[in-house]
Amino acid sequence: MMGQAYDPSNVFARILRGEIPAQKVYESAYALAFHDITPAAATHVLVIPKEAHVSLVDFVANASPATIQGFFQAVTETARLMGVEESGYRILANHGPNSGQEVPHFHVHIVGGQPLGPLLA
Ligand code: DGP
Repeated sequence: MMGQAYDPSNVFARILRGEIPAQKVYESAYALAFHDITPAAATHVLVIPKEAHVSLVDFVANASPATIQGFFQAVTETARLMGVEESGYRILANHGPNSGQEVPHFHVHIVGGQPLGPLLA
């Protein structure tokens, strides 16, 4: 099934190109991590692949195994750097209309730094 076409003018593509600033936390060959502009928890960081993929489904369908592994290693490394590995954290990725995904470049939210409560509260 064809996914939504990638829009290279989306805000995360612009952050990757250095056209707009972001408060960076971690960067590797595969991923960039930066603070969410509207944090929903004491710790709220976004991790995005450097490759252009609209959503989780596109990423898993089209990225190489090495890229997928490198991306999720960046997620765990970012959580470690943010100091939430021991206290615990949640990762979340939105896909499709019901999710309310705002930015059409695949990203994982890392939230933590406080007790998080029920998932859909
Ligand atoms: P989602 O709903 O999963 O697409 O979440 C998109 C997140 O991106 C949302 O929590 C706010 C954040 N965001 C949107 N624009 C910017 C931006 O320009 N800079 C940063 N750092 N975060 C942004």
